[in-house]
Amino acid sequence: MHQENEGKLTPWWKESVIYQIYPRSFQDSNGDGIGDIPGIISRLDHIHGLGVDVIWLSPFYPSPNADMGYDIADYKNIHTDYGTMEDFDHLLSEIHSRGMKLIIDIVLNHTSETHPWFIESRSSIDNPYRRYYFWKDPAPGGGPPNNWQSFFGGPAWTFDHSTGQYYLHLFTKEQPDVNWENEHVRQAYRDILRFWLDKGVDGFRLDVIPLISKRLDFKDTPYADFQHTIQYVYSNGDRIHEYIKWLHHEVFSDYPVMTLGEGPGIMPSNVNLYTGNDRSELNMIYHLDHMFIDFGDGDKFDHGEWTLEKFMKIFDEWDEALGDSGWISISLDNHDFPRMVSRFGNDGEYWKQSAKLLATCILTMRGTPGIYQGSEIGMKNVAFQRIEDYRDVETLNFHRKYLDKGFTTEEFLKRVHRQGRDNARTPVQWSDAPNGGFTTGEPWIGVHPEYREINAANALDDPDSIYYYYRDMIALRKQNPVLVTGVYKRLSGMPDNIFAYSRQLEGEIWLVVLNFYEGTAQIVLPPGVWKSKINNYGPSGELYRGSTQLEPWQSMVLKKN
Ligand code: ISL
Ligand code: CA
Repeated sequence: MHQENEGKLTPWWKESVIYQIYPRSFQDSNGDGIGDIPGIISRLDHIHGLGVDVIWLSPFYPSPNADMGYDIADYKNIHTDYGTMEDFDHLLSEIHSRGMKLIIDIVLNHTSETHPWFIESRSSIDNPYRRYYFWKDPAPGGGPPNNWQSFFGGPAWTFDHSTGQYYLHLFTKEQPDVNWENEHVRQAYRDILRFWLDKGVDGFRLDVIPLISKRLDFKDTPYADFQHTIQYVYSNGDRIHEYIKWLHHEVFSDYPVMTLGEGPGIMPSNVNLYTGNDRSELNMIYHLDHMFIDFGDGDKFDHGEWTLEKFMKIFDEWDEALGDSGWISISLDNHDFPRMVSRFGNDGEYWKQSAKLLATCILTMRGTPGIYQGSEIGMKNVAFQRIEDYRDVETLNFHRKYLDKGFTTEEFLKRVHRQGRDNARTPVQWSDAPNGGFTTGEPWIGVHPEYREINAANALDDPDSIYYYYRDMIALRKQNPVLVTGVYKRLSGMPDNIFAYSRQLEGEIWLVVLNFYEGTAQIVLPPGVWKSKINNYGPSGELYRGSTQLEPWQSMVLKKN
């Protein structure tokens, strides 16, 4: 393991590649239709075979699943759907024995409404747990204390009849926000985090971490645009850095951990306050700018078009802001967003090529790459025809909202096909067996109808598969530190639809060229002779100079000879 040493050696968490598991949809082992921990254990070789270093496991704690586990009812236990603590310990040791690490997803901003703290809290105004959450009187004229809206539609406040007050929830009403002003809350979380680290987990993915410090005046948001409200009202509160530094001091600094914060509302202008190497806060965050790239002015289902120009600018801007000090993780999909090949690639004719191109993009960026389960076999968005087939609370809430606005279910479904989170939550397609080999029972959410063609078994049989491309691309990154820490610079003067950049380290110059388009393109390489190190259209090793033609969705990584 490398230690950070005045910027000379690269810390392991920068060199790592992360693979995210959403346990409910990964692999069922007992036929109840729900993915589980024994199922994960049975598939570890699939992940290890890619050359991945770190597994990020989405929530597996007891939960009523109002938000699929992001509503935690007991922080120190395992949901019976997923197995037992023994299963978890077994998983951890199987991951470690393969030389990989495990970071677990933890939600410190809210709990489930069924968590014992909240049950106590809502029971009476003078209960000692009242101050674990945010309770407010109705506004002077009645109604919620302010105009805040929840992430999933509707007010961020819910009225509790028995005590006559509202409680705050930035997500569903089943996810009350916890009050970090209360020292007992902080101590409780210290204890919870240490419990898992003492078991041997290697770090945390910290859900919505910049939201834990609230603006205590609870003023109305002045912004019509939800993204601005996140940035300037919900996120980056007055005490946020004090709290994260406290977590670092009380917990993280005592263990060799990876800390990956989810960063809604973190901007290039303040990212280094969270991840700068002189800050003692987090190793890295991931931002959502390119994930929100096609959200329209209304809500996320009111989508606009994304352009490559906008996409590239986001990468440039963040890289520049991070400079030599901060660090981020980079991915193009996760359990909250559409599948990357359907969103940023071409899931029709150029499915394979574009999936490989997107892999090239995330694995050649200056940041710790994140791969979401199934994307390594090119899983696509799904288009269920009935609203009953959807499970995500966000989709179901917005469905009601769109019906109220006068839309039909059919019209709304078109938007869900494009933007819904369940696109990423259909079961992993393992084989052409019924239900894609995910379960022998009835899956909790439908399997993608194309599972007979797109599945992990086919990928392993096909030497030209997306899976093997990921493996080769990861290996290339590992063998060449320039792809990890080398300076990133976008190449100017490229035709439209081409994203091209260089990476430079200690005299080595590399180029990455990505044709984000279903047509050919003519590019002019910078002076010199360039040797291809990987090419999604065939073997590498060829030499290029000057004017070069790129095929539809072609990507190449080139090294200056
Ligand atoms: O999913 C989103 C957009 O549709 C995001 O805005 C998402 O709500 C935001 O990134 C926060 O996500 C995290 O916290 C949520 C949970 O639902 C998500 O699954 C989780 O990744 C509340 O815990
Ligand atoms: Ca199961």
